[in-house]
Amino acid sequence: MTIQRVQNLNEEQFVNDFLLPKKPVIVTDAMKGWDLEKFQPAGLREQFGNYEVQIYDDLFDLQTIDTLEYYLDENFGKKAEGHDKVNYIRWYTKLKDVDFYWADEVFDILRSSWSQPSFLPCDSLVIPFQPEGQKGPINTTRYPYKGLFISGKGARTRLHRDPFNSNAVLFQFYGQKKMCLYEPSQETYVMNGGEFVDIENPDLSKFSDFNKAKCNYEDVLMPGEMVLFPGGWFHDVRCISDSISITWNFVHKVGLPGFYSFIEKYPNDSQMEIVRYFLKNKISADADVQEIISFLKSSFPE
Ligand SMILES: O=C(O)CCC(=O)C(=O)O
Ligand SMILES: [Fe+2]
Repeated sequence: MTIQRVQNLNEEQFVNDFLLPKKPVIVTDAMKGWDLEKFQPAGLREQFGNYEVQIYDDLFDLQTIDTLEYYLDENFGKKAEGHDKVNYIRWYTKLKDVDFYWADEVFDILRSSWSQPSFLPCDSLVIPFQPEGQKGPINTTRYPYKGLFISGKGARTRLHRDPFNSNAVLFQFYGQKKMCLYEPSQETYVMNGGEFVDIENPDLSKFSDFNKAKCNYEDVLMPGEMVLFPGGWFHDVRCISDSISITWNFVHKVGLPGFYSFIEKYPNDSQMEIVRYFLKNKISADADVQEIISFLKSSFPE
């Protein structure tokens, strides 16, 4: 099945019809008025070609650090078909207290080239926690953390679900991405002990029930479109051409019950580091899950 495509959405419809029921959606007019040129390969190369970037494999393992220019020369404009092992730039704004090649400066420079679509909630985001005085449209603030995704044809993000039951939105500037989505209840078919099946090459000795799994939605994200991957949904994304996108993750207050149960179930998940980072100054650095929950319950009473 393909994903429902909508336009002229308002925030209430977005929250009630998609976020709350966890229903994937593609919004075809989400990038109206954005300066798309700035996000084309030539535009990015001109402005940021000499910046160092993190280059990953098809899950989230860091392979190397090199310049954006180097990556584009190696991976863009290649004709090869079935070009299987194409690495991927996932360039995030700061989400942990470590020195890294974060994208904050890049997003600062690009902030006037795009804007927050009016249907996307801004004040009611829980994670990243938005301190008073630092709330604002997503293109102008550090909240939520954002990623600029740059990938040559054939690059892939293998099946995964996003951290701590967060929702993700993905905006496509350039190229096309083929997406397969599996609903959260298929966890037992597509996961085994924290590992995700490779849907294109499943190891049936590890994922013995994978033949019961069913891709609920399959679609291609086109330039100018945004997709919502609701929290808990598994998604696999294959770049069927060279591609440039931005993405960010958030927990909205309607997703708090799901967030609480997820972090109670996986208190030692490595991604809890991001939650703690974005609650810094509100909770102690080593706060346990119960402290996180009680802080959020007092900030967002039911
Ligand atoms: O675009 C991709 O390669 C993956 C996107 C994704 O997983 C996300 O936005 O959560
Ligand atoms: Fe994701």
